[in-house]
Amino acid sequence: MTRPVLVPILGDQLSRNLSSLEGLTPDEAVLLLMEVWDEATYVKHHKQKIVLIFSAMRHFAEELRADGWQVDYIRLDDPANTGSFTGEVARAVERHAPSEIRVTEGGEWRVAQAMEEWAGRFPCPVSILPDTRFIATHADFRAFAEGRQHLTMEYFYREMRRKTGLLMRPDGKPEGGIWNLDAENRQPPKQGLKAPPAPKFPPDAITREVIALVGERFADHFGDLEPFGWPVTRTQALEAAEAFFARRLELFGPYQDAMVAGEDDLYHSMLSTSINCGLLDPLELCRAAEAAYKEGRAPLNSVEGFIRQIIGWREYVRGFYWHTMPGLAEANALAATRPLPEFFWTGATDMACIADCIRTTREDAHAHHIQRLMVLGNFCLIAGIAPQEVADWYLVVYADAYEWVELPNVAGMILYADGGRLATKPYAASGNYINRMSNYCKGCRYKVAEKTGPDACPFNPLYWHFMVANRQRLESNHRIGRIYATWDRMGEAKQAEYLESAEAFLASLAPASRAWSRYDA
Ligand code: FAD
Ligand code: DLZ
Ligand code: SF4
Repeated sequence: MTRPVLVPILGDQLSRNLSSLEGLTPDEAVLLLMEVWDEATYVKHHKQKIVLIFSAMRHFAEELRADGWQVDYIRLDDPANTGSFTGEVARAVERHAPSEIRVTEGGEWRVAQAMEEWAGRFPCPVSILPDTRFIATHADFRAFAEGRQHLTMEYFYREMRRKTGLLMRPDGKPEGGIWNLDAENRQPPKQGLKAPPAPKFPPDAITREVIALVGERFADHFGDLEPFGWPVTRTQALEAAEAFFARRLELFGPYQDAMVAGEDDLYHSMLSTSINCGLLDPLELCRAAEAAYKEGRAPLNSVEGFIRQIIGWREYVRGFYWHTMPGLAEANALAATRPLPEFFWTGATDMACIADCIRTTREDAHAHHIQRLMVLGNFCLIAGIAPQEVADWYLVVYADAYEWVELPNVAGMILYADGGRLATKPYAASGNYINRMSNYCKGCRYKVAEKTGPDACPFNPLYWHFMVANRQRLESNHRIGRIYATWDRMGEAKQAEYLESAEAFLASLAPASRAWSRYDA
């Protein structure tokens, strides 16, 4: 081989459709995959997330080799491993003397910054290419955002529908005559609601070896290591997608917001881990969902809802991330400073809803959207938890978490820390919402119908405590401001009861030990 092109492939780029591979043939390139300590520990990721990434990387490397590619694979326990992407690219440059380094842009700000420095550091040209697995380019999002104060997802989503043609009629109108069927997708769970199970993939020899490595090297990280059942190859991920389309898509829409104790994923797809690390292509999933609608296998509200999550929310938060970084990581518009309570790590709380969401998070490195948003997120919002602590927690605990998708959801969607650029109002809710959309309250030691006092559902006084603390900022918001009339009518004695109950509850919270923090050595 003449001097090869060196193609670093990161752990969330496990796809043959990478821009960095386009036009290359196996005889021209060396593909570099690196297990590095820095990536595995910049936050103390859930053990299953590390297993997922390392195992998927090792399987992908095997598949590439079988197709004739020259793969340079650096294992975590390689004694010469420098522990960082830049250090490993430097060693690979020495080994292969490449004519060029060609890489698809990093998904996270931190990694993209490091890549920018490669050009001045290595004795060959460095090409950083756009990540074409996303539908919207950075320029598309900039054009959308220009001149807008509120970056409302809905308008961005319509642009993505037009760009992809998904669920569009030939006359340029949306299928069914309506863009967004969310109003049909809010059914509470009916008694005994149970979804068909999602496939689990028993660990093969490669995954078992990684499980042993993670058990040994990352024992102090959060979460259960086993049982591990995430898809780690494209074949498995496609099987998981097929199963979703066949068994769950039909009722995905109606029960999208429902929660049932012990029923961890209901009708959700469980595909985010595979999409985000590259095993599945977002557009192929949307086309498969659209086909299910056209062939009469799933109703429009479910299919539109699924497609909206992907070409709407997923694309939107990625654009939002790059548009607002690095400021977004520091944003704290509501000046929230309370430390994250210890029970976020242990699950030891009497709040049945929170305990169940943290249990599934610990067991599976997953919780579904409404658990992340309306239980855990809502709690963090109305308890005034510091955004950076919340963001670290979400980045640690979910197997699908990468900063580009986690941070806009945390700082923008749940905490309003961005001052309302992403969401038009904070998603603050009392226990009523959780009671309507779940069966959690029936099994809780707190009483959702009680508004104040030691037995009252903590969400009830916390809701008013939050609203009162942020009155100046929120009163002029036309979507939420009118609620202050209710507060003002309540009378001083009731108001004092609410505030005292909230304060007493907040005072009882033990802060998390620093052992989990990203800033801990
Ligand atoms: P489904 O409900 O089946 O949805 C289908 C797909 O739509 C998902 O796989 C995902 O790719 C996409 N999607 C849905 N909602 C969102 C959203 N709000 N933002 C981006 N994509 C979305 N998702 C992540 O992939 N990584 C994260 O780190 C992450 N952090 C979150 C943090 C908070 C505070 C909140 C409220 C949401 C977060 N989400 C995140 C979004 C969402 O909760 C997960 O994508 C979803 O739960 C994954 O499960 P699923 O594949 O079964 O999703
Ligand atoms: C999440 C993760 C982990 C735990 N480990 C690695 C790794 O060792 N090597 C790697 O290439 N990628 C890893 N990743 C995913 C990266 O963090 C991700 O590719 C970057 O954050 C860019 O989004
Ligand atoms: Fe959660 Fe309150 Fe219901 Fe208990 S009563 S499950 S704390 S919403």
